[in-house]
Amino acid sequence: SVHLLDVSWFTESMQAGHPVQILDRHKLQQITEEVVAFSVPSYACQRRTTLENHNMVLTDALSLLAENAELSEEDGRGVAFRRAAAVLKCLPEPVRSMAQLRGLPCLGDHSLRVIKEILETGASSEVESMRESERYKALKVLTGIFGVGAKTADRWIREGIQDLQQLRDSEQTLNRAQQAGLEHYHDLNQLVTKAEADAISEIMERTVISVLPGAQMTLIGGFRRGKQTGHDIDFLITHPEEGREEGLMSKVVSCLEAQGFLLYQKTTRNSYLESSSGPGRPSSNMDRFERCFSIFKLAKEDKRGETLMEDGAKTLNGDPGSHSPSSGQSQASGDRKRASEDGAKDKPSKHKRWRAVRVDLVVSPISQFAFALLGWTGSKLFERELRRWAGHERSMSLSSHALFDSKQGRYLRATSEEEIFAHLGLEFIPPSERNA
Ligand code: DCT
Ligand code: MG
Repeated sequence: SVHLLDVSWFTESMQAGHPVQILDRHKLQQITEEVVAFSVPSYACQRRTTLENHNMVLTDALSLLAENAELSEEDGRGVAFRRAAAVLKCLPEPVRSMAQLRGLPCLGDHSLRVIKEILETGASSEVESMRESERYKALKVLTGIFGVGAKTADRWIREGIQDLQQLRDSEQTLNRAQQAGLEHYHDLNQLVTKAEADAISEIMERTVISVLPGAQMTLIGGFRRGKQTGHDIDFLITHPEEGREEGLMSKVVSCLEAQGFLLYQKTTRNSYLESSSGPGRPSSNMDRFERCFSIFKLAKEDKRGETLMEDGAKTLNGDPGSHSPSSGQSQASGDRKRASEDGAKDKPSKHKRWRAVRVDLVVSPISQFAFALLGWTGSKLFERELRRWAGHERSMSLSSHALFDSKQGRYLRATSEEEIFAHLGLEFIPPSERNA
């Protein structure tokens, strides 16, 4: 008699056509229940994905493959791995056997191979060797500098630069963002906590209301989805009266600068215009808002809960120390300087009473607010899938500004996220379930 304890042995034997003699009816029932295949809809925006992930080992491995593909500018492969990881993220329990995955969408051969190896051995040799590869490590370190993307990192690596010290020792010219990124490297690579997000929210809220009473500010990005940490903090600002938000960004930024809160900022202007023929194909979905990328100087709290900032945070012209706030000019060549001039300022210091935090601000007119809110809440994959659903399944074009119905040849208005999901023919998914 064979005692059945091992589910994968059972399913593999079945798949291989080996005769399996079942002697224990109760056990059989348990086993057949356990190998019941999962079933999920194919677009991430049709699924509820909370932060509770029962397949972290698998999704971490696939996310790493996705990241490596993105860093190598193979975006198609990157998306494929992101989609595979997202499918596993929404499963109600840990995957125990390959048989359970049959019929699931978005799992290509490569992803299945990786999953199988992890289920069998506990790890993926491909992922482990990639994690240890010099190229991956160098890409990670260099793109960890704010303002440095995959292209720049790749160019530097080809020129023999693998780490920060080699970058500083080199003759590379850095733009203003990269200079700030190098200077605050350590801080910007520490995760931002919810408590820090709340502290900055308070400062932002006060500032926004002081420059425009009645203006409204919303925490967006990962923190709106309920995450407890993030790589930055994202805010969306609007005013209930259309048009009152015009010029708001520069006032908010000046006010923050006057209080010494900004270590760096770069503002881009809103260039969005509707046309009767519908939205043209934008070069990017992200660049048409009045938007500010900034590095915020957040005072650390001491043990008594008092706010500490050793220098300059309350002076009118900002921090007089080494971290001069930027003046908001564009990245002109005059802003460029050598990497070596930045020295080693990113080193963590016990005595430093503040930390640098990446903060993104977006200003939207109230007529576009629901689209902006939906578009900036994420996750990135959820957004991508919403746009794919709109285009492929509904012949609509969704952006962070508007929804255009190509069949009807008109824009569909919405004042809430719920209305946009309804226009798209999708069940409403709340932010906390958009963690695909
Ligand atoms: N976004 C997007 N497509 C991009 C970049 C961003 O749709 N290429 C949207 C979705 C999330 C939001 O903007 C904010 O972006 P991030 O801050 O990069 O993402 P996040 O989910 O907030 O992640 P983190 O918690 O790490 O900041
Ligand atoms: Mg974010």
